[in-house]
Amino acid sequence: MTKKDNTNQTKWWKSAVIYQIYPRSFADSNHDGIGDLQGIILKLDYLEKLGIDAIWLSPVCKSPQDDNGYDISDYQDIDPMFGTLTDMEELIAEAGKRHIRIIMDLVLNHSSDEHYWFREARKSRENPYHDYYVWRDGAEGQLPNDMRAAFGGPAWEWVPEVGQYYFHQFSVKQPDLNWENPKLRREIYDMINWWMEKGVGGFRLDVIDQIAKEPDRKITCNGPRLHEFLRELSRETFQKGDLVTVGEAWGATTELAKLYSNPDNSELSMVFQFEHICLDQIPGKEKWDLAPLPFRKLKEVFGRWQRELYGKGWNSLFWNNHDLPRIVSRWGNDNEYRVESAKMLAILLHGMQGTPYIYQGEELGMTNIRCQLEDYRDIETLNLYRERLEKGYEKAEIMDSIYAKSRDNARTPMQWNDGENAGFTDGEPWIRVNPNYQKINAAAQMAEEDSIWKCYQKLIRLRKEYPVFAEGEFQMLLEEDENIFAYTRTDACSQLLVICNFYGSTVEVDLEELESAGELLIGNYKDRKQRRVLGPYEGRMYWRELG
Ligand code: TEU
Ligand code: CA
Repeated sequence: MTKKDNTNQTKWWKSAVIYQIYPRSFADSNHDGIGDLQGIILKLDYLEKLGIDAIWLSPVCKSPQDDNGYDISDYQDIDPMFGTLTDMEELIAEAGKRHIRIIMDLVLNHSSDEHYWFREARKSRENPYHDYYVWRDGAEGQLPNDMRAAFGGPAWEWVPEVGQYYFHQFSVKQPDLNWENPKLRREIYDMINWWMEKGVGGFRLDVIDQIAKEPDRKITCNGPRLHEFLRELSRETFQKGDLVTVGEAWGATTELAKLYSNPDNSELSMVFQFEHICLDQIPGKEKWDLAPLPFRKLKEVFGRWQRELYGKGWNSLFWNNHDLPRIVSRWGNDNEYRVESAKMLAILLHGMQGTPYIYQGEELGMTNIRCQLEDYRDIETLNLYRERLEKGYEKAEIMDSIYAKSRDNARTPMQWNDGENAGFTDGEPWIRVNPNYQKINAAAQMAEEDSIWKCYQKLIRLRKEYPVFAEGEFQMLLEEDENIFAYTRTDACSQLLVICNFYGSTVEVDLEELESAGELLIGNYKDRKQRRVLGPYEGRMYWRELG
């Protein structure tokens, strides 16, 4: 492989679309109410029809499931709930036949407390695995400092056997790994290489910007050694293959993203950044502290990321994942304009530069749920409820935050058809099925001419047919407009124009470019006669050749 081939200039993932599967909620093959690998294999034809290039699988490794698999107790085995290593190999092979690659979720910031390393580490300070984790001396009841864990409570947990506290940024069952230790890093690289030999097509790296923590200085995100660690990780593993790698980086700025996704391929292919995701909360507070979406700020954020990474890095494009509420309920309208707004949001995102990610059910316009507290399963949601109740919040107020932001909004079972349990399982589903499955399901939308599913299918196809999607330069239009999100993408010989009404009233557009916009590639309204009028949540994408 020459040096040039190893840079990401012409990588496959620049014109790819990636589909995220949350395995426990996707398809159950063995009647236990939990999705599994054989269930995914049964749905590969569905994914091939949709046209996606790769599947990002949320964690399927062995895990006590304290945080639905983001607490791994064996990185080189599959959790029996999901199947076996043989099932995983079969999935990679069957997906491969359909030109679909499998991207695994690497959770490298922490392991489960039931991992062999941690079971050893907690035995004594002299144990060879002790230093695989982050420990601080102390006395019981006297925490090393006041740092808090993401799922509530202190970030420190006392272990009497060693007379020390271990550090955990997430639950107590997710002790943080000590990346300062070269032996730990070596074990991680060996594990990754082992998966690469099995033929996986890439990795998503969970909270990767938190690995270089320095708890004494209260640094969790973007620690001083982060990019050093990433370059070593990449050199020892990913660079040996033609992989796609995407890091989850809540703390990413455009400047940092240019380091992560530098076209010299020294770190990762791209990162998930969350600047747009954090806009509808009170600044400086938590996601539960709801605020209306500042629309012009949303445009400013997207515009800046598009502009600054052009030629210098690579964007990921997403509205949804397993941690986020459903976009159609969040920033669209999941009522009378559900179909229009879901398509508009898809058109808006898929026209930009970067690799789009579709989260299972997004292609159907699946919506948030509102249910009793008893029906929620997520550790973050349940802890939040308890914590806020103790702090004196009203129950109704807490529930409103949960309806809007609970991670379980994304985790209800995939809606396959209008049969029992939406066709997800013929057992008892581990989490409630959204009652709207009779109306919103894959079978219906695949049969219908103008469904949301068809819109996603077409967007995926367009990205492959027109090189301007991958390479065109982004230019924001109508920056000050309070309703319209419009932009162009331009390469040497063609131009895309995307114009979307983000809200529910009809608007008139004063945009010269519309007159010469060319052919309508895709839109969410039929028979539009007046180019300059956009209906509620109307979205259009035009294409023209440049003379
Ligand atoms: O998420 C990182 C993370 O910071 C989230 O917990 C986030 O804070 C929250 O969902 C939004 O408030 C990753 C995984 O995507 C998530 O599912 C895991 O729970 C977490 O890491 C720990 O591994
Ligand atoms: Ca199952």
